[in-house]
Amino acid sequence: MILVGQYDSPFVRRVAVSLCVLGFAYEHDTRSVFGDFDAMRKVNPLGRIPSLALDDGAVLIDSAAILDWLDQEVGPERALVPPAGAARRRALGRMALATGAIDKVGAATYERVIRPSALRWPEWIARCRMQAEGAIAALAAEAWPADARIGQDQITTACMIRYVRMVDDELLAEEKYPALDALSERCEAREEFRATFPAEYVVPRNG
Ligand SMILES: N[C@@H](CCC(=O)N[C@@H](CS)C(=O)NCC(=O)O)C(=O)O
Repeated sequence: MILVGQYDSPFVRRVAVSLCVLGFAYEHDTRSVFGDFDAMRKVNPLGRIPSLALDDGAVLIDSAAILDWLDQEVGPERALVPPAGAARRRALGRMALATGAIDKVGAATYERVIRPSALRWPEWIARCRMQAEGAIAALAAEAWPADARIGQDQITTACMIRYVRMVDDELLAEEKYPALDALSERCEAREEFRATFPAEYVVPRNG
């Protein structure tokens, strides 16, 4: 299978980490969602990343759908999201906060970095950052026991933390949220995270 998208996207990275944790081999197609937009649209009509091209020719799009497929493939014992009950509800809630924070920080970043400076809307940027801050604070108030088996809530939250620290580190300054620092440190020390570490966020800049 082929994973399309670079690891500076936290959505791509959470899929890559999950593939590694679950023991799937994959090739990595690093074409850029901005620089190779036309080629990207041939893989995914939305022109977004990640996509996962399967060996039978099917192409899965959207990280949540890809992760759901991976969990189905490995079955409920090994799945990264608990199959039912309170544990599933809790994991999905945390994942919604983490992906929501990524969406909001991403929206603010596109506005700050990609949109021509004369067209930027500071109130919108402030609103998005405030929404992200709310989600991050809620995640920081959760319990993240060090001995818990790695699950999708931890993977997605750790990918969110690295992403926010690359693009808007004020939102997640070191030591502001010790529980998230500890989670990030534990996850980033793992082989699957080291293998997918994004050194920097790369987007075309305007004005
Ligand atoms: N809900 C989607 C979001 C994917 C997403 O936002 N990808 C970003 C990169 S982090 C992207 O493709 N951005 C380019 C664009 O939307 O034009 C998922 O989970 O896969």
